[in-house]
Amino acid sequence: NISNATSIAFHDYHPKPADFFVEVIDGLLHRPRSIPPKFFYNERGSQLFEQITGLPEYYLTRTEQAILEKNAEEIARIVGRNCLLIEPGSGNCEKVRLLLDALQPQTYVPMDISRDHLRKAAINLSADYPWLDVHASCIDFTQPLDLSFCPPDSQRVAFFPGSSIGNFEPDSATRFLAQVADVVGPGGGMLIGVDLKKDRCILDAAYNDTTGVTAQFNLNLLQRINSELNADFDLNHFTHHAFYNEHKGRIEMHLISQLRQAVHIEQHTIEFAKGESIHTENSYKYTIEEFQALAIRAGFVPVYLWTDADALFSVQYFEI
Ligand code: AVI
Repeated sequence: NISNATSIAFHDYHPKPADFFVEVIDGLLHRPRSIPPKFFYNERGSQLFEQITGLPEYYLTRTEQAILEKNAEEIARIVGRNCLLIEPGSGNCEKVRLLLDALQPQTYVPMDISRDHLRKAAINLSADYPWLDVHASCIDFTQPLDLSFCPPDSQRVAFFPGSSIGNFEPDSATRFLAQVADVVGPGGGMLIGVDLKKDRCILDAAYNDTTGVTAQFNLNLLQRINSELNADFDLNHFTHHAFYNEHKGRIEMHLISQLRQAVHIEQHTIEFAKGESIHTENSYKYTIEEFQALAIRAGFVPVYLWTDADALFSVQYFEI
């Protein structure tokens, strides 16, 4: 499992895969109906998300990238060099590249539940940064993490970019950050990308792109249920609906049944009324103060933050 001259350490904690069938049936039988957004990311879904990140309306990815690029040196000064950098849900390990030259971490621990992607991404990264000690960990972040393979005395810093924290409900976001706090420990830090509250027109447009990629991304959930769970959703009879819920401070994504219809999934029949929704995602937006308050509840202290000139997005640094 080591390619070319590149070697990484690979730690497999054997995370238990989610039960797609059980979670989908559970979500569809409860009112309001819902499907957890983690199921967006099969192969097709990940490709569509990749396309979303390049859309003109979807400012999040490029704005965060610009913030990291522009401020890498200052981030490194404030975070400190030679740390042990941990990235939960590291995916393709692309974003961390923007920081590595400036930050010069001693060790990088990408963590993901998707074993093969993690291995490939870690090997590719290691080929480009041969000086970096890479310890890929296949783990569900809620499992206890044993970092005994790492130098014990280095400062631990978690990197959680992309405003993925926005897809957690605020209470679970707090619980998740408390776990991060536990992993990095006293003296540890967290560098996190957080999308900010702004004019609702900008938010609505980011989740309703004119080319319909976000609609395809949303509808791909039904396609995935059809092919993996032997269901008969008619994709022409559901439409993508996304809007900013000002009261809750979140973008909501739904799939709306265009007519009264019955859908079959294995032995289950689900009856949809015309106009009935399946709630597929929330993407919470925070003011800087709101997010700091959330992180404080999780045990962190705000240290520094960076935004773009239009205050669309923030990269925030906290310590314990
Ligand atoms: C991954 N996550 C931060 C994206 C978001 O903006 O909430 C997922 C997404 N949903 C629709 N477009 C992008």
